[in-house]
Amino acid sequence: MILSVLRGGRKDSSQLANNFGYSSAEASFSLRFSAFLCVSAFIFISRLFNFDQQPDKPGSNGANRSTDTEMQARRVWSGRVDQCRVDLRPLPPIVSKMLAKGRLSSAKSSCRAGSRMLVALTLFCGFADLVPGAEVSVPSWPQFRGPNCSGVAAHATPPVKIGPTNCVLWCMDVPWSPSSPCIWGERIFVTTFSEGQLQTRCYDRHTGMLRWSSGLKPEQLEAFNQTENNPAAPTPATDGRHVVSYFGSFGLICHDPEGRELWRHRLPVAMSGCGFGSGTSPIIEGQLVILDRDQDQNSSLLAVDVATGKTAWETPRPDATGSFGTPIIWNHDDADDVVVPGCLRLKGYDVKTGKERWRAEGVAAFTCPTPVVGDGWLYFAAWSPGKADAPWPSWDSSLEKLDKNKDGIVSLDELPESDRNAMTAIDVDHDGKITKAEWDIFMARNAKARNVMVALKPGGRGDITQTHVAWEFTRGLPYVASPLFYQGRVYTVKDGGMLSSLDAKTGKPYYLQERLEASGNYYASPVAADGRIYLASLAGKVTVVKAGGDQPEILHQADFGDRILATPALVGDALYLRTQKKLYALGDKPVAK
Ligand SMILES: [Ca+2]
Ligand SMILES: [Ca+2]
Repeated sequence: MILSVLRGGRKDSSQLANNFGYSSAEASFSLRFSAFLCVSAFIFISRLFNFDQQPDKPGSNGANRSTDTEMQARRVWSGRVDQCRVDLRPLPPIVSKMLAKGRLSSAKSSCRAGSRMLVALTLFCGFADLVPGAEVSVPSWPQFRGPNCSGVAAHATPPVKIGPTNCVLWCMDVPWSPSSPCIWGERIFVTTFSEGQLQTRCYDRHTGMLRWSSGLKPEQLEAFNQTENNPAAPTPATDGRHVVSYFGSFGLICHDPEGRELWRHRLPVAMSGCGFGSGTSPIIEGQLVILDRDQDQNSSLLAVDVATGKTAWETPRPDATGSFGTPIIWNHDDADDVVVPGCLRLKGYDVKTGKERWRAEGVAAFTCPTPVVGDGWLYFAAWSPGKADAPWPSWDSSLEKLDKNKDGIVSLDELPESDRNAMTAIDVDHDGKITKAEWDIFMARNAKARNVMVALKPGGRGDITQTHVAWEFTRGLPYVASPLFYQGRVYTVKDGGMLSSLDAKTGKPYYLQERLEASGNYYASPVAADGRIYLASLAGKVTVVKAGGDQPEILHQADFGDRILATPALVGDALYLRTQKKLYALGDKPVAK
C-alpha cells in the first residue's frame, strides 16, 4: 500500500523544468530601452554618416561584396529600422532585407560611407550587448515555467474567457508528454514521445503549424510511470540560439532554432525516484546548460557548455535521492546561485564552479516543485506522503497485506506490476526485495522530512537552516505544483483544488485553502500575468483567479475536457496550453508578428 501511495502521488514532470536569471520586468524594460536607444542612435548615425542615399533596387547583388564584418553587421537590423529584431545575436540577415527594401543604402553607397555604416552598426551591436537583457527583447518563455521558472510574465496580457472553443487562435494535435511549452519569438518548442522516439518539436507560434521535428530512438528506455509520466517529460530550454532537450533515457541534445542538431551529451539511463521517470528540466544560464540529475543513486548537478555540450563542471550529490524539481537561479550578494530543490534539503551552488555555498535542511521527503525568487527572497513549498496527514503503514501491516508467501520479505513478484517501479525508493540494494532493515532505513529518512513552505533570506553561507529562514508555513502545501510569487504574495495550490495566498514577507495568509471549484490533483504549476493567476487541474479545468484580495475571486473557469499536466506559457497577448492531446494558442486577437 505504501507503494500505491508513492505511485499515486508521484509527480508530473511537466512541472519539472527551466530558467533565466532576469525578471520579466527587467527584460522588458531593457528591451524597450535598448530598442529606443538603438533607434535613436541609428537615426543619429544615419544623419551623421549620410546613410540615406538612394536605395538599391531589389535584387541588387551588393550584399555579395560583403566582408565578414559586414555580414555580422547585417545581422543587427531587420526590415524596419524601428524594430530591433529578436534573434539579436545569432541574428538573422537583416541588413540584406534593408538593402533590398531600400531602407539602407549600401550596395551603391560609397565604400567610405559603407564602411562607416558598418562601424556604426558594429558599435551598436556591441552596445546592445552591454544592455542587460538586450538578448531577451524577444517575446519568450524560455524554459519550464518561463523566466527563471517564475511562472510570471510581467508584461503579458493573456485572455480571460478561455476555453476549448473560446479565444482559440489555433489548436493542434500533439502526441502526449507531460512537458511544457517553451517559446522563443515565433517558435514554440516541445518535447514528446512518439512512435518510440524521443522528439523535440518546433511549432509556429502564429499558426500552430509544425516547423520541424527531430527524434532519436534510445537504446534503452528509463523506467517511467505509464499513466502519469512518459520518457519525454522534461521541458526544453532555449536562449534563442540553442534549444536544449533532456531525456532521462538519453541525456542532453541541442538543436539550433531551425532544427539542426548542434551537439549531444550522452548520460547513463536515469534511475529516477521510485522509477517514476525523469521530471527535472534543463535550464540555460549564460553559457551553461544546467541539469540536476537526482536519482536513486549517483545523483549529481551537471553544467555543460551551451555551445559545445562539453562538461563545464559536475558536482556529485551523494545525499540526494530522486527529486523531480527544476533548479533556478538566485542572485544575491552579487553572486548567482543554482538552487536545487532536493529531497530533505535545499542547496545553493556557485553557478560558475558548482561548489556548494549553502544548504537549508528539513523539507519534504520527495520533492516535485520548483522554488521561486521574489523581491530577493527564495520560496519553496513541498508536500509528500509519510507524515501525519498521510502516514506510511507500519511494517507489520505491510507484511500482512503484501507478503503472500509469508517469508517476512516483500518481494517484487508479490506486488502488482504497476507498483514495482516504486519499490526502488525503499529497495536500497536493488535486489527486488524489501527487508525490514531497508524499511527501517526508509522510515528513518522519512523522519527527517518536513512538509513545509519556507522563505529564505539572502546572504547565507554554509548551513543556513537556523539563520536565514524568514518564516515557515505548513498548510496549503502543493505536491507537484510549484509555488508562485506574484505582487508581494506567495500562492500555493494544494491537491483537491485549494488555493492559498500568503504575504511574502511575513508568511501571514490572506486566505487559506480556498476551494477553486476544480478539484483533483494539480500537476501544472500556477502562472500569472496582468493581475491574474491561471491554474490548471489534472482533470482539465482551468481557473482564472484575480490576484490579491482576501478571497480568491474567480474570474473564469473552463473545462478543456482533457488532462492537463503541462504548465501553461504566457507570451504577449496569448496563453499557450498543452493538454494531453492538444496544444492550444488562446488569445483575444491574433498573435502579433
Ligand atoms: Ca514475501
Ligand atoms: Ca532489497
